[in-house]
Amino acid sequence: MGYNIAQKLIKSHLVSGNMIPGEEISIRIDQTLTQDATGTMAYLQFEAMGIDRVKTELSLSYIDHNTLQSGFENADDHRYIQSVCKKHGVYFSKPGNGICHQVHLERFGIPGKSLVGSDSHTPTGGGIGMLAIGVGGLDVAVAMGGGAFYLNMPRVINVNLSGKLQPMVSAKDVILKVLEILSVKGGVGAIIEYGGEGVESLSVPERATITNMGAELGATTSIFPSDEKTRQFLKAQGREQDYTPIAADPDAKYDQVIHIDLSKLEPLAACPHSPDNIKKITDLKGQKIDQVCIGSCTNSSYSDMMKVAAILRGRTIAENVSLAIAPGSRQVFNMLAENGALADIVAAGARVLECACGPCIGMGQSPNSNGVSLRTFNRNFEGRSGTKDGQVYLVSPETAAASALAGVFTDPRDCKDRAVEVAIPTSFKINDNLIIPPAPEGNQVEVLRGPNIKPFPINTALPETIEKKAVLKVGDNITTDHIMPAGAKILPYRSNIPHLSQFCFAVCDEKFAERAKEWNGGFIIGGSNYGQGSSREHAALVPLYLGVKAVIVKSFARIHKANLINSGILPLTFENETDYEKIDLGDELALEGIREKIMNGEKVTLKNKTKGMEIPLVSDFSDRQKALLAAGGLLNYTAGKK
Ligand code: MIC
Ligand code: SF4
Repeated sequence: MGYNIAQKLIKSHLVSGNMIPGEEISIRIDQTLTQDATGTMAYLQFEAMGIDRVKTELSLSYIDHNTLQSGFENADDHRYIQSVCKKHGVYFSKPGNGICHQVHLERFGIPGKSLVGSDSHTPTGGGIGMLAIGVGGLDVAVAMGGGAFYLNMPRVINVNLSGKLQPMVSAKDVILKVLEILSVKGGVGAIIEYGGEGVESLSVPERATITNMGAELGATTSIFPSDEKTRQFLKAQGREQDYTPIAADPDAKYDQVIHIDLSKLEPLAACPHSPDNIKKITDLKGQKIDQVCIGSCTNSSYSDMMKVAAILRGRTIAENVSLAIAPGSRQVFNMLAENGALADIVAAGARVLECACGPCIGMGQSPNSNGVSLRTFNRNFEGRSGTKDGQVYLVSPETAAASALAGVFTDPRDCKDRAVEVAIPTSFKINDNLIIPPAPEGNQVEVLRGPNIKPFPINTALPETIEKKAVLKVGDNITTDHIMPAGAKILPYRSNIPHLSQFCFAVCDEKFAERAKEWNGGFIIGGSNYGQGSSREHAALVPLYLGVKAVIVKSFARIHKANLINSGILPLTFENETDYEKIDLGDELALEGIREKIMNGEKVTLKNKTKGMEIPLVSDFSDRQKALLAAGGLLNYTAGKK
């Protein structure tokens, strides 16, 4: 039987388990990446593991999220990360060098290799045929130490592309279409594999836009074949030697097939406040807008920026619009500066930002009250922009630029005369002088720690019985941005869990942190797709710090569930989803004999003592996960094994 690409790459990295969808497997990891907002924690955890040097083929640390530096905190964290990387064998990409996913794609990604990154958009690497997976920081720390990465064998969904995109219709519109079809939970437990004759019309950066936003489907990862386009891209990056062709076998099987005719697609937008709330631009046309932001790891490539520059050239943005543009990497920035496109962008009235995440994670450029903001980013969760009632629409660079000029939602096909085909340059501008190599011998290097770095919480072993109140009840599709918000005011405290804790769930319930402290922790009750979005393990570590013992929901998003297990918090689901109604805030709940039941794989029942009811729960853990939970998390488990 033939294999699809996902199966081939998993097979070539398989360490344990059978490749049967849903069963736990583990894979060898060739490369790791971290960014600064999750990196401090990942390196603190790596240090706690007591390993001298990383054991991967390549480990990289990027500074791209916390670049605002409105106090000493970020700069101190950067300095800590730089020194800890130098000591332990990790390459360090300095602030200003670009967004991790864009830089990794340009300079380090290799077809066929496995990559884990402490950022949910790590699957951007799938654009060059990598098996690239977003995970929690602790899983990256383990991979840096040479440990395998554990996951449930995903099912594989094939997106079969035919035709070719029309001018002014973009790769972003492809992934928005997939989101419309599958929704933000349609990819959970799956790898999305792109194929079909339409693939060859898409460049590597276009493919990377599509795999990047597979994170919004909840998918384990997304992947494209590695073909002639991949070879050309790598050659232009001076890395032709990294090229290997990768294709699915002709008789490969898939668990589901979706057909998309690229030539029939039209410009789309994801409307507030979910990436799957899709409308056609023609249905929004003419509505007034306030802000446009172009950039982020989804749409900040050289070709994206060149298309934007061609639309803006010789014109001025509308009076009512503020336009911010952040190229994704210093390579892109430099090339735009050299070929004059940057001058066109500036002359049109854009506010040019450094190449970093910036507005995407609420680090500046928050829109005005109730402001309509068109962004080429990947997430539009409520409040993420920093303005609680901000109305964020996710669109293509073409739609963004055309709308910035008109001041209203504009179909970019109305300015077809401005459409340009941007070919991948025969050679990109290569300058890796902001990538600092590790010291050949780490023992001489001193690790520099600032006062913002506080110890991270560690759980205790799972007790026999847990009796606590329902300390929070939330609905469906709760994101990690709800659980542990980011943004300019909060993000600098990613290495300071006690300080962060006061903001936990503040978007949903301002009193949560206070109540959790007063009630000595408790259980969180939630709906379906709980924990979707980012990989931030702070969404588990902060609840752990606040005494949360179990999270009981209708269903979980993959990375968050793994992060809960890694920190020893029980992730349980309702056997009957309607039982969600049987618990109210403040109810006294009990999980009796829970340790034994988890270890023996027995049925778990939740007692609602306030209502006198018994609620059956599902606890489907692998033997390894049971051991982690019993030990009170991955670090305790690893320490216990020494
Ligand atoms: C995001 O886009 O939400 C982030 C910020 O990049 C996160 C990581 C983090 O919270 O630090 C992600 O996507 O994993
Ligand atoms: Fe940065 Fe936004 Fe990409 Fe997250 S989604 S890595 S915040 S640019």
